[in-house]
Amino acid sequence: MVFRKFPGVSASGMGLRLSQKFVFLLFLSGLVTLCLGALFFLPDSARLKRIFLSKTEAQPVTVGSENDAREQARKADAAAARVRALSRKPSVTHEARAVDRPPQGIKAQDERSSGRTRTETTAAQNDARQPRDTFEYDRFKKCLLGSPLGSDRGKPGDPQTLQRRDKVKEMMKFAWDNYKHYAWGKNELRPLTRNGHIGTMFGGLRGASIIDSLDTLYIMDLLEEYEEAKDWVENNLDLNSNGESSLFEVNIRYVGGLLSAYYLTGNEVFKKKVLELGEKLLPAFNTPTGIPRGVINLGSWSWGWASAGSSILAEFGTLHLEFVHLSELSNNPVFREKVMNIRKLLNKIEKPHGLYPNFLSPVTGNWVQHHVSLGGLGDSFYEYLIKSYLMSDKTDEEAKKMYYSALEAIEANLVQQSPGGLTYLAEWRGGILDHKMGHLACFAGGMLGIGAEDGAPEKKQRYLDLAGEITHTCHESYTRSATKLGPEAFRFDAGAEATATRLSERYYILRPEVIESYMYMWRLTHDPKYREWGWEAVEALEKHCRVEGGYSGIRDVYASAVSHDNMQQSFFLSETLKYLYLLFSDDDLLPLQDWVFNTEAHPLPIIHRNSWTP
Ligand code: DMJ
Repeated sequence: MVFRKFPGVSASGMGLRLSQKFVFLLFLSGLVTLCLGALFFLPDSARLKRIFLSKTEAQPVTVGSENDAREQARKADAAAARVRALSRKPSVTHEARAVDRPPQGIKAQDERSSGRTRTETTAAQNDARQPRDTFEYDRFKKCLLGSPLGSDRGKPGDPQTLQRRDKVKEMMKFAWDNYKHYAWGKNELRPLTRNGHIGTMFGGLRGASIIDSLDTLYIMDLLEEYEEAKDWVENNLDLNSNGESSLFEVNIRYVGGLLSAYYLTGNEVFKKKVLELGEKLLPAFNTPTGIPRGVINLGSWSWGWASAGSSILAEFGTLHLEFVHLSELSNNPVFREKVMNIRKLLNKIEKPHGLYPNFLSPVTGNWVQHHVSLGGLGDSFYEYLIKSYLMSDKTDEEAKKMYYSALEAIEANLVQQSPGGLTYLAEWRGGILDHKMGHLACFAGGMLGIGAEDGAPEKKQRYLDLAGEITHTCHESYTRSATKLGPEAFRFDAGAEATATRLSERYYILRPEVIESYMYMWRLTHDPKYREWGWEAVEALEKHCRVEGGYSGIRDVYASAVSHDNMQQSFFLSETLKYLYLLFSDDDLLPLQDWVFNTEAHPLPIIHRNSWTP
């Protein structure tokens, strides 16, 4: 048709016959399909997206990305991914969480191009029926078995422990003051270049370090700083921001942080904000299976969800605690229904050897590949099973059953002993073991510990012992380095015993998991070694991670002349320092019979059902 527009020139005059035109058109449409298809190979997680976004895309919102540990990890992982792609041998690293992209469903593309989502977004917003404000804060407070802050804010009797706790408080104040000074309102602080970092994980949301710090500041009695944070939430936290954010990260940091702040302080501003945010997350669940997509756009102008792809176990499996509390606070069942639906699907689907693989298609509801790990991609799914049971005041029998059956499968398939006698949790790839453990997997010491008591009678002691053994192994990964900080992943093969064997796995980005396990094990056993190990970590952090402008991760834990990554992660404020502070406090500060910590260490109250509801 186009050719006819040129007077005197016919199609045949251009030298193309009908069959050639057809072939040409076929080629063109194939090319367009290929380009569009490539879009859908983008992973469905903001964590994954970081890896694949080009520098030019990431740069406008990323300050000084060259020194960023995440950026380093991204590069290393991207390179590793290329090598793996060549050797066709899949493997996953942690923070980067998705170098192994599973194949993406074609149906997801159909769904995206069908234009269904805008209607679904509106439907979901309507679904979040107007909250009926029936939650009574005073009544809730009376139902707690103890005061959240204990009799004297958990002040320890013994002078050395008190001194250590004061030191941790000083660290928090130092980290906060520097964030305030150089990066206020941004997501994280870059302590070397002394500026702010926004990143891509939270879309247009800002102030991640502020939200993550609220409860830590409050429990540490840093009340002036807490007030600054609260005022920022009240006046500056904008929830209508455009941009793709990770549902998981927004949930654990923003929803978790705001929920905790509300339950601890009773300030209505946190409740209002968190319910508003919760409603904005609902469109992510509009998939054929109800398994949420990993990425969502909170902006009202745009699609409810963003890219398509597989959903990650540790992402869609780490919503339960927060969503149950959103329903409690709003008296709106929709949040609970969404997470119960995830659970229903997980219960129905067949599990290889009783294990839960890390990738699931939100379109078909099938596993996409058989990689199982208690490190990145899988970790907090297991944590949320036992914590759902505990948070329900031990009434959620289904969560209990799922947790202990998963644990049986983990014991049978993943728990290993090294030649040197260290117990570790290997990763499983379709039946083949990868003898490595990620720093992220070190949370499992604490998880096994808090779950021990409710195990089968003959298993209780075994689980507590296993918790101690895993925590010991993770401590070994620290003591075997020059800095006394642990690497991102450590291995038990080719003669290695709890040490990193790859350059790309030697970094430490201020992660909390090892200290988290010390804290739980201290509470459960009161063995003084856990406080000693925590103190070793404080000394190492002070020596190697503290710089003039805050705290920074390091690139190689085995090098005594450290190289800093220029990033003070928000989880350092919400988790690492909070767990250290709790480790040196009496047990009545946030007592475990009243509180469970979400995976970002934000305390959420146990729902003492008989007394809580009016
Ligand atoms: C935190 O954001 C959370 O603990 C999450 O579950 C995984 N890792 C980081 C800290 O390492």
